[in-house]
Amino acid sequence: RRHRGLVVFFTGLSGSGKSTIARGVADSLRESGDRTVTLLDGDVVRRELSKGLGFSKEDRDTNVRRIGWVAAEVARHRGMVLCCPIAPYEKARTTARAMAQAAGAGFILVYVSTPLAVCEQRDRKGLYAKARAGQLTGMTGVDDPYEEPTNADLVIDASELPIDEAVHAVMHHLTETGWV
Ligand code: GGZ
Repeated sequence: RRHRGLVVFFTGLSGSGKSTIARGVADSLRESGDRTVTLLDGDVVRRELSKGLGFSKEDRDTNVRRIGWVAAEVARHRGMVLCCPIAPYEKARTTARAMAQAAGAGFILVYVSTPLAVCEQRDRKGLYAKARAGQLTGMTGVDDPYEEPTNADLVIDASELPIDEAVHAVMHHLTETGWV
């Protein structure tokens, strides 16, 4: 098991803390192990891999499928991959899981369940304010769907845990399940 690749897939609303937690987990994995760690960060993916895609259901599904495919290919070669798209649709998440498993890798779904009200209060990019003002349509959680996972391996509400404890919770899960 130790020698199989692994995809850790974080899903949750914009501003839920997915990227921050994933970055912390990546640092922690790099410190503690001898495995390569690849972080497919949301911003970078949208710039480099999914440039030109928007936020329609079709484009989001394409984006998530690309991420899932790249993650599976890296994991096929025994890498550990962390990715953190919103991934609002259950079916696209299931496809990402299936691609990882078809590549002989493990797949762990982490639902970062920080409530919309908290994400909206933080609003680091001002997107929620724009959506409420009608200057942005199709904002996840406001006027676009987020299908809550019912099959998450781990659920973390970042409004209830400081970041280091959220990172620790993921690391603890990876230790318990024998991945690190
Ligand atoms: C949701 C949007 C939108 C809309 C722009 N809905 O907080 P952020 O800024 O950095 O994270 C969000 C990011 C979402 O891209 P993903 O690739 O993760 O989404 S998906 O998995 O659905 O493909 C947000 C910004 O892009 N953003 N417009 N309408 N988030």
